[in-house]
Amino acid sequence: MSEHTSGSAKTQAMKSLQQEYLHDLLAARRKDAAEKAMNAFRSGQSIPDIYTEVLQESLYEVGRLWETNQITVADEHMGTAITQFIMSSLYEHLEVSDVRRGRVVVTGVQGEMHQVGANMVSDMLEADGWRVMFLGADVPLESIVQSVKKHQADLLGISVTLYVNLPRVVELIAMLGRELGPKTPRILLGGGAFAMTDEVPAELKGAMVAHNLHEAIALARKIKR
Ligand code: B12
Repeated sequence: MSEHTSGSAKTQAMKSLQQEYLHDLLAARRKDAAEKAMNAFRSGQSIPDIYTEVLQESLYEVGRLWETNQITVADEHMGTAITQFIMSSLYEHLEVSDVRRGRVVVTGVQGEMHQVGANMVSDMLEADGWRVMFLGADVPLESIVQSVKKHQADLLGISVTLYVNLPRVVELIAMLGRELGPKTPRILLGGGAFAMTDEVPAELKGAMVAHNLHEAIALARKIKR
């Protein structure tokens, strides 16, 4: 089999897996969904590929079904809960690099409830050698500043799904500037709010924006400590 053929066979296999996995998710078959994800891992698929091509794609589809009233909010909550359960199982198998890259706080600002993407990025940064403090979502701005100070973070990753939360990110960065001055960590932004655009408010121009897990790792590696 040529490299090209085996690449597209892999893509096709992951697409089929994603469809079957999504069926399990919507049918509340948590064990079956978990087994599919674990089998993919055992047969050589990487955790970032399973995260994005299977888990993330399925949640995006859950979002589309929910938006068009084909499933209920309860179905969506269940899909998210099953996803988070499966991520914890995969996390146990995460191989962590020996390289010491620095300290990163990853969070969602107050008002932002979406936390699965930030969780995925946290896991991948940890695997890449970062000491990760993942705060979850909906964290008050003052607490994020305290956490950055306490952990002497070199990098702050902020997950934003809803555009309406961007002003809070601007406020957070202003607070950090007042509290930490030149010791303010580099800022790495990501999440649904940046999926279609690189446009960020003028106040966020110095921040880096990642559109996927690979970009997140590459940009984080670039910062000077
Ligand atoms: C699950 C979900 C929820 C759950 C979240 C629970 C939880 N614990 O996370 C709950 C029920 C709380 C929720 C609520 C709402 N939601 Co919602 N939700 C979703 C859903 C279905 C999945 C989100 C998800 O986990 N995606 C999978 C992750 C892995 O993808 P991701 O976030 O894009 O992350 C990747 C990248 O973006 C990036 N990334 C993400 N974060 C970061 C951070 C850094 C630092 C970096 C570098 C990279 C990075 O890397 C990740 C991995 O590749 C989406 C559908 C969708 N398209 O995403 C809707 C969706 C995001 N929600 C939506 C809406 C409208 C809402 C509500 C307003 C609904 C309502 N009327 O109440 C509320 C708002 C709540 C709030 N204030 O935040 C819309 C948003 C539309 C928009 N653009 O504004 C969507 C797109 C659904 C839709 N199609 O309409 N939601």
